[in-house]
Amino acid sequence: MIGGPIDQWDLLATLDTARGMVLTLTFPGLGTPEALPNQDRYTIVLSTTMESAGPGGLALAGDRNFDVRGLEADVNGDGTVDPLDSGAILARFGNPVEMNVRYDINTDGAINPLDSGAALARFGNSAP
Ligand SMILES: [Ca+2]
Ligand SMILES: [Ca+2]
Repeated sequence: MIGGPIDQWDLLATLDTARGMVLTLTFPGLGTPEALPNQDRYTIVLSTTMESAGPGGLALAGDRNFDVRGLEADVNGDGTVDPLDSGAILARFGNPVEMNVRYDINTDGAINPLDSGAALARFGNSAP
């Protein structure tokens, strides 16, 4: 997987217009969990043939490349798992997951010491 394109059959794109043109990408072809492998960076390239919504939609202009980093427990998004991440998780213990989903590292529906422990176990992991 690292260093190569994702096969088109591994990707599922879903457009949710009820939520304001939200495009969700999932990867059912990658196995379980349906997620991009950890500790890597991915570039999503939108086609030049995409158009804006509405009558007479305009061709998509500007930067069409989006970088996405896959790094479990990197809650502050700086590319490294370190004490800053576990501290951010600690500061949210007991907070509702719905508004803080990135801090629920083990995805059990609660933000608690298990999540800071999961971050601790990943200290030193990084992604480009
Ligand atoms: Ca981090
Ligand atoms: Ca949790």
